[in-house]
Amino acid sequence: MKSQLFTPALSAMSLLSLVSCDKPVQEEKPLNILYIMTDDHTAQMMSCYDNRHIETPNLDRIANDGIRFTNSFVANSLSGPSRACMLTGKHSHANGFYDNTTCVFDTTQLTFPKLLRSAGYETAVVGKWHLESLPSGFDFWEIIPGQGDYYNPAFITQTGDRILKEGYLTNLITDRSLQWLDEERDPEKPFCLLIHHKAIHRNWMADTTHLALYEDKVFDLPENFYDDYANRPAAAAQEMSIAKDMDLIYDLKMNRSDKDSRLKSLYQSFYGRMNPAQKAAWDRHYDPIIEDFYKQNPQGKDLAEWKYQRYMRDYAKTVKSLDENVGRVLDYLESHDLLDNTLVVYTSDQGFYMGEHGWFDKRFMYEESMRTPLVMRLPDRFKTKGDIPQLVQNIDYAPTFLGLAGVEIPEEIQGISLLPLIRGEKPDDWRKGLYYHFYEYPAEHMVKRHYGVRTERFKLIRFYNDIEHWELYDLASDPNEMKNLYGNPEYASIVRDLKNELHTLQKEYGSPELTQL
Ligand code: SGN
Ligand code: CA
Repeated sequence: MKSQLFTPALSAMSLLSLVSCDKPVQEEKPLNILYIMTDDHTAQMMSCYDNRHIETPNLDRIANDGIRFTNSFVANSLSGPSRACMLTGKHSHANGFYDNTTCVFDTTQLTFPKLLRSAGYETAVVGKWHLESLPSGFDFWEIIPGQGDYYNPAFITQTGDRILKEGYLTNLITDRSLQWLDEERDPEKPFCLLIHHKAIHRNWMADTTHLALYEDKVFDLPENFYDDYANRPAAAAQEMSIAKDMDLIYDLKMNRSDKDSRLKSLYQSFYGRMNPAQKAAWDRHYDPIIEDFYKQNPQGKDLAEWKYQRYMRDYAKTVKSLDENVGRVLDYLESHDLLDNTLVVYTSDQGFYMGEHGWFDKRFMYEESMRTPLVMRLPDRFKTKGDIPQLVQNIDYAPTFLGLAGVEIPEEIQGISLLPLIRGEKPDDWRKGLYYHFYEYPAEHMVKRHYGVRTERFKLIRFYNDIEHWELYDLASDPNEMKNLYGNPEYASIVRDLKNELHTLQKEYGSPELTQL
């Protein structure tokens, strides 16, 4: 399955030098890779996947001109781990980066940027990195420290300096990326540029220019907003509920001097970064909402639904500037004749809950957070368009990019190149199950450790550590994963098959855990 499509990246040039001048040879130029990864951007908030809530015309441009993966997933729904899976093409236990809180990325291991660079590509990353150690394998990098700041953020430069920039982070990351593309890269070489946004990460602080958007919109409540978590003790134990855990001041900006909350000081430190003009625009927008909120003083379900609406609005505004900035990048490629020769990828480090099960955040192997959006605009030589339904995972990106560049895919890579799908093929032997493993517990949001397998129709999950609990979902009849069927005798043979599949995947990936059969 690890097929190669093209001759190694730069061999086209050496080939050309062997042929005589009177016989022109149409050699294919090496392809560029432009990878845009956002943070916590979920498919429910991207109109090419789901048009219930908002419009994202620039992201839709990528999908409409290219392909949309309709079954795209991560291996471990958390930022650092997802980034490590993406860079190495390996599951967390194999790349060593299990969680955001205890791990440092081992930069001596193989990553696709390192391999592309040795093959003659110019490689660069701008924006969120979140792997504790500094980037390696890049000709150019400029990253934000940790989670970074939306307003007037710090960047760490390649010389090790910390510099402050004035402005809104999503714009600044795009500015720096375009500057590298336009002025700094070697135009003789193919490039691989990774643009990693902080947006739309918590606490969803929009650009002042977008604050007025969506204020009149009333978002539909998900049908399982008031989930009772029956027969799902790990789901009941989480701390990511909009009603219980979402902070009125930090998350929803209801800051007033006579009010307090658990995360008030964190909010104040973010607000404190703004310059006077930004603060004035911010206050002009939020002050009347704050006054009205404390006057109305909603309680119970009214409060939960008020919080949901505010959350949706702030998230949607933050997506808006992201969408516009993706548009700037597409326009740049188009006006510089680069679109035809560049693979443009848009994805996120994982999905997110927009009120489903009553939640925000991610982590669980349930659909909204195990999924991640994945759309691609293909170079001209590929004619494929539309939807790709096969099961794909973020460990597949590394072998895909290597395959696209004609670089040999090392044996240790666990993902599968998506090139056959990109070429429009329908391989019979495509994977039938995806392995997932979440480790960060005990930790913020208190999502218990779990692993499992997802097939086209079913999902089997084992929660472990301070709990021993299995769940089974039939995604065809219960897409919202409300009905745990584990233990139901009618599904005994399905559980047996799924445990076999899980065992096989764990063995294939060299996982230290092996499900008992
Ligand atoms: C921060 C957030 C969490 C979030 C993690 C991980 N808390 O700690 O809500 O789950 O990041 O997110 S906050 O109070 O600092 O906003 S991740 O996408 O980076 O993995
Ligand atoms: Ca994230």
